[in-house]
Amino acid sequence: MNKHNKSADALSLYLVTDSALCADKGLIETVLAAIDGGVTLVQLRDKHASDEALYTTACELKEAIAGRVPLVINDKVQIAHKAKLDGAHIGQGDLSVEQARNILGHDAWLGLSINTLAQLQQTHHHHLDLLDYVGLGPVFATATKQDHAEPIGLEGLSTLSKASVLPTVAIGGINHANARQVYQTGCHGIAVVSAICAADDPKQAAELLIAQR
Ligand code: TZP
Ligand code: MG
Repeated sequence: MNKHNKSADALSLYLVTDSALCADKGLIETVLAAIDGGVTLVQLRDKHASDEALYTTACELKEAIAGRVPLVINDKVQIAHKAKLDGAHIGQGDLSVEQARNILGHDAWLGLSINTLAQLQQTHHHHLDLLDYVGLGPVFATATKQDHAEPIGLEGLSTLSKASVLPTVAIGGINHANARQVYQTGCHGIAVVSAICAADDPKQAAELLIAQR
């Protein structure tokens, strides 16, 4: 086990970063303020940065967070390993769960995005013991992710959350106005990008979101 013990409590308020949305406040400043406000896990996500730039950002973020919460990275499992991050999150179109787990080792966090019951059943069947959680969504349509899959809505989220054997994190279009309803579906946590990264006050935004739990 790593120092965070991979408790599902770490999924309660899951921040996914977007460097463009936090540009004026600064990525590191935004993340640290959000942790002060109650964020329990951080995922570094940048679809545009080179691997070299992403590695540098990952190292800086790791040093700044200093173990207060787990830091994982989106897609780039090799960078998670090289920068000694706490884990990675992958999607259906990325490298396989087996490959990712082999690179990361047993102690790291590994999460997988799920959009349908069929995907969840496949995951239960093949990868149950290799994953720490599943990301369910998008719950609502969102401008943050281009070409996202069909939103599952609160009802779809509720179905998937109840069916999941693995801890669950809801994602997509979640904000302070709908977070309570999202938590009430029974998911372990909520993941947000714009509700924190685009907020004027990321600490207050995180406080408001975790208060809906
Ligand atoms: N995966 C599914 S929706 C999404 C990702 C990364 C973006 C969520 O962004 P926001 O701003 O919280 O709606
Ligand atoms: Mg991906």
